[in-house]
Amino acid sequence: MKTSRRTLVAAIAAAPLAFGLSLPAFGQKKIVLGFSQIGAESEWRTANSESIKSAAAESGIDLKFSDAQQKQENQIKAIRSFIAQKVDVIGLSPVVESGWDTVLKEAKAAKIPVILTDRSVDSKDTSLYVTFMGSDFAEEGRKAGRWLLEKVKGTSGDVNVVELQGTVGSGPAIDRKKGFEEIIKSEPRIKIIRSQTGDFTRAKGKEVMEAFLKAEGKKINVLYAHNDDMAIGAIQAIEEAGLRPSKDITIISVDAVKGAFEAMIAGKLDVSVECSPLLGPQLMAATKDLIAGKTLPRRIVTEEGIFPMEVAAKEFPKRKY
Ligand code: GZL
Repeated sequence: MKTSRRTLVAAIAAAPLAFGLSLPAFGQKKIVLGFSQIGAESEWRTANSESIKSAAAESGIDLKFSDAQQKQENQIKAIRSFIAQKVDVIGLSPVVESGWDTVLKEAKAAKIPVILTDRSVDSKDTSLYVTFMGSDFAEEGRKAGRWLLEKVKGTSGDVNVVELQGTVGSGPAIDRKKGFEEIIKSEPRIKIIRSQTGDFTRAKGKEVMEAFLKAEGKKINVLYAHNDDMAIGAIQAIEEAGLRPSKDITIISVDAVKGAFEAMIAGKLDVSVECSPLLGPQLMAATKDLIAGKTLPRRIVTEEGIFPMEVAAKEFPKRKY
């Protein structure tokens, strides 16, 4: 049987849809999104990159993805490359809050809208980006603080905290510290006796916790880590020092990635405050809305929970990252 040319073209056009991929209307140009990602420093970041890549494929958006290995200068280079390629929209997860005005002004001059995801910038000129979608990091810090207040209620004695901060100058590190301190100041027994950056990585978290243990030893009652990867590194240091994570040192963390659930189920982590990396679908929807001429809200906040050790086993099978 002879297949007409028209039938053949229709079949080819329909094929991607059979795999759940959407194509622009026949003949319509694909939207091109340039995305500057921070790096691959943590489980959270890996899940975030996966969410963005899979959502772009499902949305039929042509994604140009750049990994900056946690260096701001590489992100700035990537943005300049996107401008030179004349992409339709630029997505940016800024490694630190400051130092973006010059390159964002170049994007504005090239009439390319910028969407901030995950972290924000401290630019005073808010016309330099269209929207910021991501978590409320200060609220995550407050949730961690409230959990600790509850934990120490009805006890007596010092509550000495060591803190593993995220990347210096990053939104999550600044605000998770601020939110935590805002809450714990109501209980004078809770004191942060050491605080240093572990740069959101397991290796650095372990290294800094080793130094904390050497300096403070059994004086440490609590570890507050700005992400699960540093907490997991610190757990290794605590065990190598002959101490028992959770029993000798209460451990509070943020992200609620798979590794955190595994540590809670093993009885080595007390609680993880959720920070969802699954921003891909929201980013693609916002990109399409922008191209369709719709106005985006200036701030899109991700709704999140908190997972104490007691619920980890029940919740783990439902987790998506
Ligand atoms: C938070 C994100 C942070 C995570 C870390 O939105 O920027 O960076 O908490 C990640 O795990 O490295």
